[in-house]
Amino acid sequence: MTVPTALMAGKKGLIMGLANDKSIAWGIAQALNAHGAQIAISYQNEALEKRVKPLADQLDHEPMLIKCDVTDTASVEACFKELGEKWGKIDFVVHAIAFSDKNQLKGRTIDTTLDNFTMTMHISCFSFLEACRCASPIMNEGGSIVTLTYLGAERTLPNYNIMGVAKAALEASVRYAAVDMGKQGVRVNGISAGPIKTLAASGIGDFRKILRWNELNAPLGRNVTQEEVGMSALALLSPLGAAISGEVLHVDNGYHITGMVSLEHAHESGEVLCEF
Ligand code: NAD
Ligand code: 0WE
Repeated sequence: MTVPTALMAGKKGLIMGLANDKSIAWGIAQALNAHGAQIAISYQNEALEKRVKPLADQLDHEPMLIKCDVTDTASVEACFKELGEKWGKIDFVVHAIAFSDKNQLKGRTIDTTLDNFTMTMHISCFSFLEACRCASPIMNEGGSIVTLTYLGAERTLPNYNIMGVAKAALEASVRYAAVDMGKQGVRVNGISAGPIKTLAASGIGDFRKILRWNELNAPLGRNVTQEEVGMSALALLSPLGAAISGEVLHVDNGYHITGMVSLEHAHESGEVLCEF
């Protein structure tokens, strides 16, 4: 089989979760753009609109920009309504949204408040199911949906805390949504990305150490880039992923398969990552 050069020619879809040029969503937007996709971008609020506009201007097809705060069902419904009215049917949706109270991304997970549990699950998990529901009537057969997840869904990682619980629910949601949407020929998958320094990561103390740890222990010996996640998303969103649904694909340079730290690297020069 020959692989067409423009994998997304004639395809239209929505990217949710673009904040700035460091966003994973931007890596995905660029990969889809390079393959001829027509992209709509939703942004959370007016403050982000200013950051998103100059990025949107770099895309080949002028993108639709739609405000969408996922804590407000009416806002999500209005976003997909506008898409349907302007474009008719769409072929893909990218969900790259997560949020939890920064003060609870430390300390004990068992101390999570009900308010933060509810908010974290709403923004980081329910919003994905809601996007699937709203997309359902306007998705073409052969369409594809991708969300972003993290290893903290499967294993405990220090301080990821309630976000890990939300990502576990998100990954289960991928499987249930894949069954629902499979009936209309739409595929639903997750990408479990390795750590990347984005806005959502910049608020995390020790993120530099998390990056270094992954770099030293991943089989490929380096960290993942937005561009690399973009390429994998392109595969899942395009006909290259034709028979893949309900899957969570690790795009982490192989880190998730490891079972023991590399002793060779346990002591970094001048920086103790692990003491024996
Ligand atoms: P980012 O800060 O660039 O993106 C997070 C986005 O979530 C922002 O655009 C923000 O506006 C949006 N968002 C938050 N609350 C929202 C709301 N109420 N309504 C609408 N949008 C809202 O950071 P990122 O790292 O690119 O995150 C994208 C996704 O990738 C998240 O799901 C994150 O969990 C996931 N992820 C990140 C990493 C990493 O290390 N950066 C690794 C694996 C998975
Ligand atoms: O999913 C994420 C980011 C999650 C996140 C980050 C923030 C920081 C700022 C959710 N909500 C907030 N709220 C804020 O106010 N990642 C996979 C990146 C990440 O976040 C971590 C990590 C990693 C990796 C938090 C703790 C430990 C590791």
